[in-house]
Amino acid sequence: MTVAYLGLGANLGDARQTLKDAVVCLAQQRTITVLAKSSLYRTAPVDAGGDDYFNCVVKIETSLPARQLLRLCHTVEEQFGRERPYRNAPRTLDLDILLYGDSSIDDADLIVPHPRLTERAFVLVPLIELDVELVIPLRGRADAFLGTVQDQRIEKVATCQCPMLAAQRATSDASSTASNKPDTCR
Ligand code: A4P
Ligand code: MG
Repeated sequence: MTVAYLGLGANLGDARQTLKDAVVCLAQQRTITVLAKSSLYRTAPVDAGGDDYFNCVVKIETSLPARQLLRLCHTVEEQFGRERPYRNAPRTLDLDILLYGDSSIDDADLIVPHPRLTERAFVLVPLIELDVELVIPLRGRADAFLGTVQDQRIEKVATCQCPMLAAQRATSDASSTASNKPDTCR
């Protein structure tokens, strides 16, 4: 069994709902156990156009070798209607392997750790939410790179509309606290 981290992103269709459904889809795979899920984040497109993205990261345990995990990611993307008209095109669902154990892979169709992992707030912030002391193979602690992505807009969004959370948000809005205040309910 290997612990891996998958990055999920979407900015086409009902992206927010798609990410929730995709996490359920991953959890239903026989070969995957979802150990933890980050909050959902709304993020500005990086090196890309289109609408804001929704992004999150899941920590999984899997019996699949890395290449088969990539194949499964592509299958799930296809189930959610992924199309690739051009590089970084808006997408219904993107699933990237961010980390696969402490493996370092550099093949034509699979690079792990994901090559742009440390340049993207939409990956770093949810990763560090899941493991504040995370170490990226060959690159060191993930939080050391946060300073380099601080200009990229990212905001945590509530994934739940329950009355308790709505009341909490109303209170925190009234006292104008920081927008990234953690939600207690997901
Ligand atoms: N590939 C190689 N390594 C991996 C890996 N570790 N995980 C290959 C997944 N795939 C990997 O992937 C292109 C090729 O990368 C595949 O053939 C696969 O074999 P793709 O899914 O078609 O496209 P992609 O994921 O968009 O490509 P890439 O190069 O990973 O793009 P990035 O760098 O991840 O950028 N802005 C915001 N706010 N949120 C986003 O989610 N995403 C991108 C995509 C740009 N800007 C964004 C977001
Ligand atoms: Mg991808």
